[in-house]
Amino acid sequence: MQSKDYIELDEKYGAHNYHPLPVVISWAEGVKVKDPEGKTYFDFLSAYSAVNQGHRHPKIIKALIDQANSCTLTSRAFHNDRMGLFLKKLCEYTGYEHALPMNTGAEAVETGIKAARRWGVEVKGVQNGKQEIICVNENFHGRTLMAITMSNDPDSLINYGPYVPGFIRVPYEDVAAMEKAITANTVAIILEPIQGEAGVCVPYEGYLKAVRDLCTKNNILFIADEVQTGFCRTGKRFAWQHENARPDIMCLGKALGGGVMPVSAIVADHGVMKVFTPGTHGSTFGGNPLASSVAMAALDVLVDEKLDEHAEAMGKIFREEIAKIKCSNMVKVRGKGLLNAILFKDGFQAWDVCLALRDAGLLAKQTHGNIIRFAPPLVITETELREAIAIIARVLGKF
Ligand code: IF1
Repeated sequence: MQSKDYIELDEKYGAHNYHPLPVVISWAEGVKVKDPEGKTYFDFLSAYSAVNQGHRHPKIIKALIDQANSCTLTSRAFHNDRMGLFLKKLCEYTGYEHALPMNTGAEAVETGIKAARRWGVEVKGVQNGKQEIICVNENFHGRTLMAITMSNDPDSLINYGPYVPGFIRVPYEDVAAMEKAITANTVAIILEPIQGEAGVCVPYEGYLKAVRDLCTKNNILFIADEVQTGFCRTGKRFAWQHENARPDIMCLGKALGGGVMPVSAIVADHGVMKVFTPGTHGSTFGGNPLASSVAMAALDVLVDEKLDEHAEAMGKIFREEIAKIKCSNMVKVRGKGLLNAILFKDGFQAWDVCLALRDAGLLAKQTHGNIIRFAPPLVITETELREAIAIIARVLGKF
């Protein structure tokens, strides 16, 4: 079978809830992927930052195979001999007292919101059913009903009502509006430290710290959705560390699974995590031995290969070199670490650039029509990065 046959199958049997770039990937290693015809591409999406450690990192694949040969799933009805070790490693890596494992990013967000609502009643003293949570415009927190309720993207929301009550949305980067939205029933503020889907929007310096202080002053939990920005992507372990704005709850996912399987979690200190009691939250697959082993290896790779420092250094080169490119439709390049985007003029069809990049051997995806996100695996070497930049320069030169 050829690429066009696989695409036809997706079209015929799949729900049409995506509009993918017409390319089929059948092999991957490190920063490269191949299609069934044997053409090689740089992967500059990294499965939306779920492949920070590179495709099929040997240490992660070894952990997967070794664990698959002993025990894969127990449920939480019994203990297993992997989960505790994984949670210990995750707590030490993040600097929090407790972790609660789930599977997908959206579930981590749900878990964080549930924790905050319950904390609001049991610790802060808000009446159950009255809890309010503040979110920001242009956020992306996943596809569950609660997550889309927070969204103001018409496509995400279309005809899915009724939505979940208890959310108030304020403009991004507007601390005054946030402060105004706070009531006695506010239990949490949730945001992405850098907005991914919105087009890699890096807030002004001091914003995260101001939100952190606002939360502290008003006895409100600060929830950081680090599903996309976490695990070294932005040049630090977590993006809140750029401003030392430590959240009360961090929602984690994507790269925690090392590009191999879905693994997510929230982390928090005892004062928050103590609200969970037996039977009040859970997941069949959360904390399973296979996921725990894979996630431990995924964390080890981030530390052993110093991927935070490396992403920081490579990101500097990327933005510097891209800014030099002569392209009359390009407005600017922005980002942190290896989470970057090129912004084009309003109305410009970035999709056409993505097709041209594909033909030139580099895969990236546009967002909002005129923005392209560039987020290679963090294991990319400087030589590979410069090779990829040359491809981007060559293609952008034609637009
Ligand atoms: C899709 C976007 C990225 C996330 C943040 C939670 C989740 C995500 C900050 C949910 C997921 C994914 C979802 C994926 C595309 C991708 C995405 F373009 F849609 F917005 F990365 F930028 N919080 N983001 O970014 O995690 O449940 O998916 O594991 O196709 O919907 P999930």
